[in-house]
Parts: sequence; structure tokens; C-alpha cells
Amino acid sequence: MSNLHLYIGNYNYSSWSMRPWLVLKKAELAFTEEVIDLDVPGFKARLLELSDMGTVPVLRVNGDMLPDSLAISHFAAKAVPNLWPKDLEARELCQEAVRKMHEGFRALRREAPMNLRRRTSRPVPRACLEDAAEMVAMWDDLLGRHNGPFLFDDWSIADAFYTPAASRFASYDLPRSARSDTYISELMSDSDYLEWESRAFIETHKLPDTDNVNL
Ligand SMILES: N[C@@H](CCC(=O)N[C@@H](CS)C(=O)NCC(=O)O)C(=O)O
Repeated sequence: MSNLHLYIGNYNYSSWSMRPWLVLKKAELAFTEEVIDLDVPGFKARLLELSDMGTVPVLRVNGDMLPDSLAISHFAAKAVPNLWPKDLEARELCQEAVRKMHEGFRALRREAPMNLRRRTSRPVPRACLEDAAEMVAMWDDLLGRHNGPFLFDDWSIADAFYTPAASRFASYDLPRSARSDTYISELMSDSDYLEWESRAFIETHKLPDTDNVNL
């Protein structure tokens, strides 16, 4: 049994950290965790001590460091294969949806940064709305092909990757279809998500640039 220790950023802000944290929870792999405050003096040097990527999340597996949310998710799925759909075609679609989140939707990520404590209706730039619309169309398509409540029926790594995005729809009041709204509610009422969110609500470290973008 591997000894697993997950280094993460702040609960309120670190979307990349939330993803593998949810995956490890759903995999029921025991792990300890350690928060590294983002954007404080010396934080980058601390991250570079952990891995050459200089980012969180990083999973320490026994003595080895494994950076990157997707790499950590693949690691978990090696131990617990049903984190991906069983059906081959569904698995490929699921991995493509995960890849899209890992590499794309950049305007949404930039203009509507994850901030679980935040609720605002301030207007967001058009590129951000276009990303949101593309995400909703993808969710609607996948939810329409399956029986829900998750993108591929049972919970999968894709749902971990889209949970931080779901929180952005709630934080920034982004437009969505009724079907996607139900999906967002499902992700945001998940017990593991709620455990993470409860820590965000009591966390004292604040990033004013993310908190104070207008109202
Ligand atoms: N591709 C990486 C991205 C990780 C990432 O950008 N993490 C942010 C925190 S949410 C970070 O460490 N930012 C610090 C920095 O870039 O200096 C992954 O999937 O893990």
C-alpha cells in the first residue's frame, strides 16, 4: 500500500487541487494533505522544491513526487479503474472531456477564477461567456446520451474535472440550460465536494485580486 501525501493550494481558490483531491476521495485511497498558501512571499520557491512544474497539486507517492492534476488522476485510476467508464467508447469520450478541461476553456478560467466564497452577477467578458456556452453544450450533449446524474452515468474523473467549473457558474451566475443547472447542483451537493467547500469557507488566507474584482 503506497503512502500518499497530497500538496494542494488554498481550498477557496485552487481548482487544480480540488480535482485530484476529489478523485482520491472517490477512489477511497487513503491520503494526507498539506495546503500551501498561494501568492505569499516564497510560495513559488516552495512549489519548485516539490516539483519542476512549480505548481500544485503534487502527490508524493512514497518518496516520489507526481505533479499535475491529470497525472495524479491517472495514477488513482490505475488502482481503481472504475474512475473511468467501463465501456470503451464512453471511456474515450470521458478522457476527451477531461483533456478539454485540462487544456482548454482558458477565457473561463482566466475571467472567472474559482472562488468558492464568491457570489456576483457582474458582467463577464464575451470570451468567457463563449467558453461557458461551449461547456454547457458539451454537458447537455453528454447528459443527453446517458441517464445521469453524472456525465457518464456513474461518477467519473470527468465529474471531478468539471466540479470547479460548476462552482464558477454559481459564483459568477453564468447562463446555463436547465439540464446543466441540475448537473451543477448535483456536483455541488456531493458530500466530498461539500467537505472541501466547508474548508474553503473557514480558510483565512485571502487573494484580494480574486476576491475584489468589482462586486
Ligand atoms: N496543469 C497543472 C496546473 C496546475 C496549476 O496551475 N496550479 C496552480 C494552483 S490552482 C498553481 O500552482 N499556481 C501557482 C503558479 O503558477 O505559480 C495541473 O493540472 O495540475
